[in-house]
Amino acid sequence: MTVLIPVLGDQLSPSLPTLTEADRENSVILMMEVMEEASYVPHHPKKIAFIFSAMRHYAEELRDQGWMVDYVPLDDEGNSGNFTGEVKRAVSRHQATAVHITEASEYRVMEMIDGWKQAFDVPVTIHPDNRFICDHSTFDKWAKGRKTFRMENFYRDRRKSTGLLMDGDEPEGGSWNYDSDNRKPAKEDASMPQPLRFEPDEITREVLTLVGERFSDNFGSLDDYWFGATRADAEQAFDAFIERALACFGDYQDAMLADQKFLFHALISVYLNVGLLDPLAICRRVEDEYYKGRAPLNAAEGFIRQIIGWREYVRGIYWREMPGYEEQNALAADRDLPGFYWSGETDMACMKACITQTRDEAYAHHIQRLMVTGNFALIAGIDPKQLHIWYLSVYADAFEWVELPNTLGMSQFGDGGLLASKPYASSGSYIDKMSDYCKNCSYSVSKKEGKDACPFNYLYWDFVGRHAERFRSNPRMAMMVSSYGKFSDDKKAQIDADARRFLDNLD
Ligand code: FAD
Ligand code: DLZ
Ligand code: SF4
Repeated sequence: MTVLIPVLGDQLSPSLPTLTEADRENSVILMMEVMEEASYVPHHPKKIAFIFSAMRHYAEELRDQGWMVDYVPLDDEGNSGNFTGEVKRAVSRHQATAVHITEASEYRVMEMIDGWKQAFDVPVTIHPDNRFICDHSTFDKWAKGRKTFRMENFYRDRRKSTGLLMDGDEPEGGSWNYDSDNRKPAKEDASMPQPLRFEPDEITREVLTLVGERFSDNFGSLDDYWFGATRADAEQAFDAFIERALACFGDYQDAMLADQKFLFHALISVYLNVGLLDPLAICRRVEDEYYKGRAPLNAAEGFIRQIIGWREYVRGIYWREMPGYEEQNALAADRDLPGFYWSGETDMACMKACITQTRDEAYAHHIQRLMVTGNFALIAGIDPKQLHIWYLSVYADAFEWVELPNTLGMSQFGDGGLLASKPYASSGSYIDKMSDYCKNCSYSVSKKEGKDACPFNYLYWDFVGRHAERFRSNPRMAMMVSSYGKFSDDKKAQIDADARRFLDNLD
């Protein structure tokens, strides 16, 4: 009797139920590099390299622990190119009598796995993924009966259920959320932390060669690769964040600087999303830093909120709304994604900085994604599905369960406000306040109209005007709609003319 245990590229955790419940003597772990996964969107080469390298290292670790691992590399002769084909081949190769797999994180792959029950002659058991703090039924119970969801309510429940930063039944420090303390602009400073860089070992070098040969046409550079590949690397990267950046994480969470791509961010989403870090364990560690007086409350609470709040919340919404969530387009935005998202060739200094950084690092922090590239797409009326494909492709941490609700829901208001209470639209003044991009831009952020004016300024008002009816009754937008309503006809015509001129010449 042999049980086949497929482990997918984002399931690289020792706590997987399929492993903890397995009989090691009679199990074969199957790991597969397959072209379908590597090409369902044009992934950034650094993302593919990171996943393949982490998978290959994980397979080595399992072998060292005595597991029998069958690893199918991308260039294996006979590789069928997809999960179903590889599991089928492996069932036959090992004469497996059963397949046990942990549920996939994405709907697309889960549908595929559901089909295995019919496709194979052996029983297929799907185990729940226990690596999240809120399981599907807990989220559904929370969501039941609510017309719109709000992260803050969900987050408070998670604080109570985990006990993180709780003082009995009350939140530590008296408030649940210290976000209002977390909006400071940053100043360039030589002592700013830099990411912990991991020199590629032999396994990673082999992967870099493979990816360089096979995916060189994809957007993104493979140069200067610095991601870690193992659990130990991920823990070291997290330690570095705790030591160098956590104390300032809160204060500068929304800041952007042209010459500092990483600021005080944790740079851990890549590791968390493939299972090399455990979300609850890292939150406990951050809580401990607060109690030991080594991190202020706004930093510790801000970090914990991102993990047990936002990360779990978007996962819950993804699974509740799929399938079909990716088709939602409440604002009927239908403009094609401009070509400069794939080249960085634009005169808008903020967009150029965020896109070229994305090309080079497969990383941009939250405010760059939300308030620069996302904000631009929102106010320019870009088709959210095309934007979703872009975000899913270009970031090393992008998996649909976390990327889609962030892009379509939070950033583009494509779900009509199910996830977010307001559209994250802003004029150039927000970007100017939170960054130094505008200093070196060929547009003037202080100008509101005309060819030299910052496009975010007139596109913002064009957006408010276009959607005035929808947002008039939104408490967080009503003031802006009312301001737009008071503009003279001449001013409105100027906004319209500037927006049309700019949008008609986007590429
Ligand atoms: P930090 O800023 O240091 O935050 C710490 C951790 O909190 C992150 O590692 C992440 O795990 C979690 N986190 C923070 N914000 C969010 C959020 N909104 N949703 C979920 N988790 C969050 N995150 C992804 O992991 N994958 C994605 O594909 C992704 N796509 C995004 C697309 C858009 C349009 C936007 C606006 C945000 C997206 N995010 C995504 C959320 C966020 O931008 C990244 O998690 C973060 O930038 C990762 O960098 P970091 O590890 O340095 O994060
Ligand atoms: C993202 C990705 C890529 C690029 N390649 C693979 C792969 O070859 N093999 C694999 O097991 N996983 C890969 N992944 C991650 C999967 O797409 C991810 O595990 C599923 O999307 C989960 O639903
Ligand atoms: Fe971006 Fe406008 Fe500032 Fe230029 S002026 S960097 S386009 S916000």
